[in-house]
Amino acid sequence: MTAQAPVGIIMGSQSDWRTMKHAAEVLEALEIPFEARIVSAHRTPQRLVEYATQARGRGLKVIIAGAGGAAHLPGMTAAMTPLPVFGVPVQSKALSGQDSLLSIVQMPGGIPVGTLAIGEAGAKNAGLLAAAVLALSDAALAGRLDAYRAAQTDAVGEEPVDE
Ligand code: RP5
Repeated sequence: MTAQAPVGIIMGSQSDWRTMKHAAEVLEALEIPFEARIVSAHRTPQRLVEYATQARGRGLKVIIAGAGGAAHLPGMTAAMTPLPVFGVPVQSKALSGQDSLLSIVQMPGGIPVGTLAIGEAGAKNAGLLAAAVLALSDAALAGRLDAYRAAQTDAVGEEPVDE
């Protein structure tokens, strides 16, 4: 039997994957196993209930949830699991993701969702936050995360160049 991946990436639609794959790419770069699933709060509510209520028992440690528009997925997930949930507002067509952002960030006190920026940057940072959580109890991962950040620092030139 293969070990349960510690990170679950869930998203409301196939159309969210082009955004959420940026979280997956970070996890891959840091050698963190993950699973990715389409779980819609609106279209597959029963799948959401099963995923969220079973997450901790299956061995997941962190959930990254991305959704757009009336983005209930991260909040509903957080309501049904004690695991840390990081919400990624997917950029919507109608309101450029401001609807997604406000839907995710404005959780009432008591059920937190760690909300990231709209779109690709948010997905990438959700991956990095998940890594930071896991690194608290994984020294090897902490070293890889340090190296990732050092490489990012080294890549910044001192003077601008014409592109
Ligand atoms: C949300 O509606 C999804 O998270 C997605 O961002 C948005 C649009 O979904 P599709 O109509 O592309 O399936 O539930």
